[in-house]
Amino acid sequence: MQKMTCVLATFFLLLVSLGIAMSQQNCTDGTQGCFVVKDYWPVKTCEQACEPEVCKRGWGAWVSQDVCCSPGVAFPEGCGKPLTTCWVVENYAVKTCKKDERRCLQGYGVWPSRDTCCYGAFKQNCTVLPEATTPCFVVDTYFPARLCTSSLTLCGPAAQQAGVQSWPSLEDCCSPGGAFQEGCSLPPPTPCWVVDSYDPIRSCRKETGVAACNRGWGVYASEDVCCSPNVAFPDGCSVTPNMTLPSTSATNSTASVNMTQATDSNVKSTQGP
Ligand SMILES: *[C@@H]1O[C@H](CO)[C@@H](O)[C@H](O)[C@H]1NC(C)=O
Ligand SMILES: *[C@@H]1O[C@H](CO)[C@@H](O)[C@H](O)[C@H]1NC(C)=O
Ligand SMILES: *[C@@H]1O[C@H](CO)[C@@H](O)[C@H](O)[C@H]1NC(C)=O
Ligand SMILES: *[C@@H]1O[C@H](CO)[C@@H](O)[C@H](O)[C@H]1NC(C)=O
Ligand SMILES: CC(=O)N[C@H]1CO[C@H](CO)[C@@H](O)[C@@H]1O
Repeated sequence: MQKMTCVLATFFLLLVSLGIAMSQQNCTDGTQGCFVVKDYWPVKTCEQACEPEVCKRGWGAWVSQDVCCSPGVAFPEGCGKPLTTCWVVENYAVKTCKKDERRCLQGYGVWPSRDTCCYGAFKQNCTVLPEATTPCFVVDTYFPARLCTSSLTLCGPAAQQAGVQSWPSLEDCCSPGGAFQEGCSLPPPTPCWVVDSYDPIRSCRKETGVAACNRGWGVYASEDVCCSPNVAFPDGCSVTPNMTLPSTSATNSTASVNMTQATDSNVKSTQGP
Protein backbone atom coordinates (compact mmCIF):
# COMPACT_ATOMS: atom_id res chain seq x y z
CA MET A 1 0.00 0.00 0.00
CA GLN A 2 2.77 2.32 1.00
CA LYS A 3 4.66 1.43 -2.16
CA MET A 4 1.57 2.23 -4.20
CA THR A 5 1.23 5.62 -2.53
CA CYS A 6 4.88 6.27 -3.17
CA VAL A 7 4.57 5.40 -6.84
CA LEU A 8 1.50 7.58 -7.16
CA ALA A 9 3.21 10.44 -5.40
CA THR A 10 6.23 10.14 -7.66
CA PHE A 11 3.99 10.03 -10.70
CA PHE A 12 2.12 13.08 -9.46
CA LEU A 13 5.34 14.97 -8.79
CA LEU A 14 6.56 14.05 -12.25
CA LEU A 15 3.33 15.39 -13.76
CA VAL A 16 3.60 18.58 -11.76
CA SER A 17 7.20 19.21 -12.71
CA LEU A 18 6.41 18.33 -16.31
CA GLY A 19 3.53 20.81 -16.15
CA ILE A 20 5.86 23.49 -14.86
CA ALA A 21 8.46 22.68 -17.49
CA MET A 22 5.84 22.68 -20.23
CA SER A 23 4.55 26.08 -19.24
CA GLN A 24 8.01 27.46 -19.99
CA GLN A 25 8.89 28.00 -23.61
CA ASN A 26 12.12 26.43 -24.75
CA CYS A 27 14.65 28.63 -26.43
CA THR A 28 15.41 28.01 -30.08
CA ASP A 29 18.44 25.93 -29.09
CA GLY A 30 16.06 23.59 -27.20
CA THR A 31 17.29 24.59 -23.73
CA GLN A 32 15.49 26.61 -21.09
CA GLY A 33 18.02 29.40 -21.38
CA CYS A 34 18.31 31.24 -18.09
CA PHE A 35 16.25 33.55 -15.91
CA VAL A 36 17.00 37.18 -15.29
CA VAL A 37 15.45 40.18 -13.57
CA LYS A 38 12.59 41.59 -15.62
CA ASP A 39 11.32 44.43 -13.43
CA TYR A 40 12.38 45.98 -10.14
CA TRP A 41 9.43 48.32 -9.94
CA PRO A 42 6.61 48.38 -9.08
CA VAL A 43 6.54 44.59 -8.99
CA LYS A 44 9.73 42.55 -8.77
CA THR A 45 9.69 39.87 -11.48
CA CYS A 46 12.02 37.50 -13.34
CA GLU A 47 11.79 36.38 -16.95
CA GLN A 48 13.37 33.85 -19.27
CA ALA A 49 16.30 34.88 -21.43
CA CYS A 50 17.71 32.87 -24.32
CA GLU A 51 20.70 34.88 -25.48
CA PRO A 52 23.95 33.01 -24.74
CA GLU A 53 25.75 36.28 -23.99
CA VAL A 54 23.22 36.94 -21.22
CA CYS A 55 23.16 33.41 -19.80
CA LYS A 56 26.95 33.05 -19.89
CA ARG A 57 27.82 36.50 -18.56
CA GLY A 58 28.38 35.07 -15.11
CA TRP A 59 26.13 37.37 -13.11
CA GLY A 60 22.42 38.00 -12.69
CA ALA A 61 21.34 34.86 -14.55
CA TRP A 62 19.78 31.86 -12.82
CA VAL A 63 18.76 28.36 -13.89
CA SER A 64 15.04 28.64 -13.21
CA GLN A 65 12.23 31.02 -12.48
CA ASP A 66 11.92 29.49 -9.00
CA VAL A 67 15.56 30.14 -8.20
CA CYS A 68 15.49 33.69 -9.58
CA CYS A 69 12.36 34.43 -7.55
CA SER A 70 13.54 32.92 -4.26
CA PRO A 71 14.15 35.36 -1.42
CA GLY A 72 17.75 36.53 -1.32
CA VAL A 73 18.57 35.60 -4.94
CA ALA A 74 17.61 38.34 -7.40
CA PHE A 75 15.73 40.35 -4.75
CA PRO A 76 16.18 40.31 -0.97
CA GLU A 77 12.52 39.47 -0.45
CA GLY A 78 12.02 37.44 -3.64
CA CYS A 79 9.66 38.20 -6.50
CA GLY A 80 6.49 40.16 -5.85
CA LYS A 81 2.97 39.56 -6.96
CA PRO A 82 0.98 42.35 -8.57
CA LEU A 83 -2.13 43.31 -6.63
CA THR A 84 -5.36 42.20 -8.22
CA THR A 85 -7.69 44.44 -6.24
CA CYS A 86 -6.42 47.89 -5.45
CA TRP A 87 -7.57 50.61 -3.15
CA VAL A 88 -6.29 54.15 -3.26
CA VAL A 89 -7.03 57.36 -1.38
CA GLU A 90 -10.09 59.01 -2.86
CA ASN A 91 -9.71 62.18 -0.87
CA TYR A 92 -7.13 63.14 1.76
CA ALA A 93 -9.18 65.98 3.26
CA VAL A 94 -12.20 63.90 4.18
CA LYS A 95 -10.19 60.67 4.55
CA THR A 96 -11.83 58.30 2.11
CA CYS A 97 -10.50 55.44 -0.01
CA LYS A 98 -11.89 53.91 -3.18
CA LYS A 99 -11.31 50.81 -5.24
CA ASP A 100 -9.45 51.56 -8.47
CA GLU A 101 -8.00 48.74 -10.53
CA ARG A 102 -6.37 51.17 -12.95
CA ARG A 103 -3.83 52.00 -10.25
CA CYS A 104 -2.62 48.48 -9.40
CA LEU A 105 0.76 49.09 -11.07
CA GLN A 106 1.19 52.63 -9.78
CA GLY A 107 3.77 51.31 -7.33
CA TYR A 108 2.97 53.61 -4.41
CA GLY A 109 -0.12 54.57 -2.44
CA VAL A 110 -1.93 51.39 -3.47
CA TRP A 111 -3.39 48.98 -0.94
CA PRO A 112 -4.97 45.55 -1.30
CA SER A 113 -8.12 46.35 0.72
CA ARG A 114 -10.23 49.19 2.05
CA ASP A 115 -9.03 48.72 5.62
CA THR A 116 -5.34 48.65 4.67
CA CYS A 117 -5.85 51.81 2.61
CA CYS A 118 -7.66 53.67 5.40
CA TYR A 119 -5.29 52.63 8.18
CA GLY A 120 -2.24 52.88 5.94
CA ALA A 121 -3.01 56.38 4.70
CA PHE A 122 -4.86 57.91 7.68
CA LYS A 123 -3.94 55.68 10.66
CA GLN A 124 -7.66 55.35 11.34
CA ASN A 125 -10.76 54.04 9.63
CA CYS A 126 -12.05 56.06 6.70
CA THR A 127 -14.84 58.58 7.05
CA VAL A 128 -18.27 57.43 5.93
CA LEU A 129 -20.08 60.28 4.24
CA PRO A 130 -23.81 60.46 3.46
CA GLU A 131 -24.56 60.02 -0.24
CA ALA A 132 -26.02 62.81 -2.34
CA THR A 133 -28.92 62.16 -4.70
CA THR A 134 -27.38 63.91 -7.71
CA PRO A 135 -23.72 63.41 -8.55
CA CYS A 136 -21.09 66.11 -8.52
CA PHE A 137 -17.73 65.95 -10.32
CA VAL A 138 -14.36 65.78 -8.63
CA VAL A 139 -10.72 65.12 -9.48
CA ASP A 140 -10.24 61.48 -10.40
CA THR A 141 -6.54 61.19 -11.25
CA TYR A 142 -3.66 63.61 -11.85
CA PHE A 143 -1.35 61.04 -13.38
CA PRO A 144 -0.91 59.53 -15.93
CA ALA A 145 -3.98 61.49 -17.04
CA ARG A 146 -5.80 64.49 -15.63
CA LEU A 147 -9.35 63.20 -15.25
CA CYS A 148 -12.57 64.08 -13.44
CA THR A 149 -15.11 61.57 -12.22
CA SER A 150 -18.60 61.69 -10.76
CA SER A 151 -19.14 61.20 -7.05
CA LEU A 152 -22.09 60.89 -4.71
CA THR A 153 -20.10 61.01 -1.49
CA LEU A 154 -17.92 64.08 -2.06
CA CYS A 155 -20.74 66.54 -2.87
CA GLY A 156 -22.35 67.26 0.49
CA PRO A 157 -21.70 69.89 3.17
CA ALA A 158 -19.35 67.63 5.16
CA ALA A 159 -17.06 67.24 2.14
CA GLN A 160 -17.28 70.94 1.34
CA GLN A 161 -16.40 71.89 4.90
CA ALA A 162 -13.37 69.64 4.64
CA GLY A 163 -12.32 71.64 1.60
CA VAL A 164 -13.23 69.21 -1.17
CA GLN A 165 -13.71 70.99 -4.45
CA SER A 166 -16.47 69.70 -6.69
CA TRP A 167 -18.09 70.88 -9.87
CA PRO A 168 -21.70 70.53 -11.03
CA SER A 169 -20.85 68.97 -14.39
CA LEU A 170 -18.05 67.07 -16.10
CA GLU A 171 -17.56 69.98 -18.51
CA ASP A 172 -17.04 72.41 -15.62
CA CYS A 173 -14.62 70.03 -13.88
CA CYS A 174 -12.67 69.41 -17.09
CA SER A 175 -12.50 72.87 -18.58
CA PRO A 176 -9.18 74.73 -18.22
CA GLY A 177 -8.99 76.37 -14.81
CA GLY A 178 -11.56 73.91 -13.42
CA ALA A 179 -10.03 71.02 -11.56
CA PHE A 180 -6.79 71.41 -13.52
CA GLN A 181 -5.00 74.48 -14.82
CA GLU A 182 -4.73 72.93 -18.28
CA GLY A 183 -8.08 71.14 -18.15
CA CYS A 184 -8.55 67.39 -18.42
CA SER A 185 -6.40 65.24 -20.69
CA LEU A 186 -7.35 62.16 -22.66
CA PRO A 187 -7.45 58.98 -20.58
CA PRO A 188 -4.80 56.33 -21.33
CA PRO A 189 -6.25 54.09 -24.03
CA THR A 190 -7.16 50.50 -23.19
CA PRO A 191 -6.08 48.28 -24.84
CA CYS A 192 -2.69 49.88 -25.36
CA TRP A 193 0.61 48.87 -26.95
CA VAL A 194 3.79 48.11 -25.02
CA VAL A 195 7.26 46.81 -25.83
CA ASP A 196 7.15 43.07 -26.35
CA SER A 197 10.84 42.44 -26.94
CA TYR A 198 14.02 44.44 -27.40
CA ASP A 199 16.29 41.73 -28.67
CA PRO A 200 16.82 40.14 -31.14
CA ILE A 201 13.64 41.61 -32.60
CA ARG A 202 12.29 44.97 -31.54
CA SER A 203 8.53 44.59 -31.37
CA CYS A 204 5.41 45.92 -29.66
CA ARG A 205 2.40 43.96 -28.49
CA LYS A 206 -1.18 44.71 -27.57
CA GLU A 207 -1.82 44.94 -23.83
CA THR A 208 -5.38 44.63 -22.52
CA GLY A 209 -4.70 44.96 -18.79
CA VAL A 210 -6.24 48.17 -17.50
CA ALA A 211 -3.54 48.48 -14.85
CA ALA A 212 -0.71 48.10 -17.37
CA CYS A 213 -2.27 50.67 -19.71
CA ASN A 214 -2.59 53.11 -16.81
CA ARG A 215 0.90 52.63 -15.35
CA GLY A 216 2.06 55.92 -16.83
CA TRP A 217 5.18 54.89 -18.77
CA GLY A 218 6.04 52.82 -21.85
CA VAL A 219 2.44 52.72 -23.00
CA TYR A 220 1.35 53.75 -26.48
CA ALA A 221 -1.98 54.33 -28.16
CA SER A 222 -1.40 52.10 -31.17
CA GLU A 223 1.12 49.71 -32.70
CA ASP A 224 2.01 52.33 -35.31
CA VAL A 225 2.89 54.80 -32.59
CA CYS A 226 4.81 52.25 -30.50
CA CYS A 227 6.80 51.11 -33.55
CA SER A 228 7.64 54.55 -34.90
CA PRO A 229 11.28 55.65 -34.66
CA ASN A 230 12.16 57.36 -31.38
CA VAL A 231 9.05 56.23 -29.56
CA ALA A 232 9.67 52.83 -27.91
CA PHE A 233 12.96 52.26 -29.76
CA PRO A 234 15.37 54.80 -31.31
CA ASP A 235 15.17 52.93 -34.63
CA GLY A 236 11.54 51.86 -34.32
CA CYS A 237 10.43 48.24 -34.47
CA SER A 238 12.45 45.73 -36.52
CA VAL A 239 9.31 44.61 -38.28
CA THR A 240 6.74 47.02 -39.58
CA PRO A 241 3.39 46.41 -37.91
CA ASN A 242 1.62 45.26 -41.07
CA MET A 243 4.34 42.95 -42.23
CA THR A 244 4.54 40.58 -39.25
CA LEU A 245 4.90 36.92 -40.13
CA PRO A 246 4.57 36.68 -43.88
CA SER A 247 3.42 33.07 -44.31
CA THR A 248 6.38 32.11 -46.52
CA SER A 249 9.02 32.71 -43.85
CA ALA A 250 6.96 31.22 -41.02
CA THR A 251 8.42 27.78 -41.75
CA ASN A 252 11.84 28.77 -40.41
CA SER A 253 11.50 28.71 -36.66
CA THR A 254 14.68 30.69 -36.18
CA ALA A 255 13.16 33.44 -38.25
CA SER A 256 15.88 35.88 -39.13
CA VAL A 257 13.89 38.86 -40.12
CA ASN A 258 15.00 40.48 -43.29
CA MET A 259 13.06 43.70 -42.89
CA THR A 260 15.22 45.57 -40.52
CA GLN A 261 13.95 49.06 -41.02
CA ALA A 262 10.51 50.51 -40.74
CA THR A 263 10.98 52.88 -43.64
CA ASP A 264 7.48 54.33 -43.68
CA SER A 265 7.92 58.03 -43.87
CA ASN A 266 4.24 58.61 -43.28
CA VAL A 267 4.04 56.77 -39.96
CA LYS A 268 2.29 58.92 -37.44
CA SER A 269 4.85 59.86 -34.86
CA THR A 270 2.48 61.32 -32.35
CA GLN A 271 3.82 60.70 -28.88
CA GLY A 272 2.01 58.12 -26.76
CA PRO A 273 0.40 59.34 -23.56
C1 LIG B 1 12.17 21.63 -24.01
O1 LIG B 1 13.43 21.05 -23.79
C2 LIG B 1 13.41 19.85 -23.03
C3 LIG B 1 14.82 19.42 -22.80
O2 LIG B 1 15.59 20.48 -22.36
C4 LIG B 1 12.61 18.81 -23.77
O3 LIG B 1 12.53 17.61 -23.00
C5 LIG B 1 11.21 19.34 -24.04
O4 LIG B 1 10.51 18.42 -24.84
C6 LIG B 1 11.25 20.67 -24.75
N1 LIG B 1 9.92 21.21 -24.83
C7 LIG B 1 9.44 21.73 -25.94
C8 LIG B 1 8.06 22.28 -25.85
O5 LIG B 1 10.08 21.80 -26.96
C1 LIG C 1 -13.97 50.51 8.81
O1 LIG C 1 -15.25 50.98 8.35
C2 LIG C 1 -15.91 50.12 7.46
C3 LIG C 1 -17.16 50.81 6.96
O2 LIG C 1 -17.82 51.50 7.96
C4 LIG C 1 -16.18 48.79 8.13
O3 LIG C 1 -16.82 47.90 7.22
C5 LIG C 1 -14.86 48.20 8.57
O4 LIG C 1 -15.10 46.99 9.27
C6 LIG C 1 -14.12 49.16 9.47
N1 LIG C 1 -12.81 48.59 9.77
C7 LIG C 1 -12.35 48.40 11.00
C8 LIG C 1 -11.01 47.77 11.14
O5 LIG C 1 -13.00 48.72 11.99
C1 LIG D 1 -2.40 47.36 -41.93
O1 LIG D 1 -2.77 47.94 -40.68
C2 LIG D 1 -3.92 48.69 -40.72
C3 LIG D 1 -4.15 49.32 -39.36
O2 LIG D 1 -3.26 48.81 -38.42
C4 LIG D 1 -5.11 47.82 -41.15
O3 LIG D 1 -6.27 48.60 -41.23
C5 LIG D 1 -4.82 47.16 -42.47
O4 LIG D 1 -5.86 46.28 -42.79
C6 LIG D 1 -3.51 46.43 -42.40
N1 LIG D 1 -3.19 45.85 -43.70
C7 LIG D 1 -2.84 44.59 -43.87
C8 LIG D 1 -2.54 44.16 -45.25
O5 LIG D 1 -2.77 43.81 -42.91
C1 LIG E 1 17.48 40.24 -47.55
O1 LIG E 1 16.74 40.34 -48.76
C2 LIG E 1 17.51 40.81 -49.84
C3 LIG E 1 16.61 40.92 -51.05
O2 LIG E 1 15.30 41.13 -50.68
C4 LIG E 1 18.69 39.88 -50.11
O3 LIG E 1 19.48 40.37 -51.16
C5 LIG E 1 19.50 39.72 -48.87
O4 LIG E 1 20.52 38.76 -49.05
C6 LIG E 1 18.62 39.30 -47.70
N1 LIG E 1 19.41 39.25 -46.49
C7 LIG E 1 19.35 38.23 -45.64
C8 LIG E 1 20.20 38.34 -44.41
O5 LIG E 1 18.64 37.25 -45.83
C1 LIG F 1 17.21 32.15 -42.74
C2 LIG F 1 17.09 30.70 -42.48
O1 LIG F 1 17.22 30.21 -41.37
N1 LIG F 1 16.83 29.97 -43.55
C3 LIG F 1 16.66 28.53 -43.48
C4 LIG F 1 15.22 28.14 -43.59
O2 LIG F 1 15.09 26.74 -43.59
C5 LIG F 1 15.76 26.10 -44.66
C6 LIG F 1 15.50 24.63 -44.58
O3 LIG F 1 14.21 24.38 -44.12
C7 LIG F 1 17.24 26.41 -44.60
O4 LIG F 1 17.91 25.85 -45.70
C8 LIG F 1 17.47 27.89 -44.59
O5 LIG F 1 18.84 28.19 -44.40
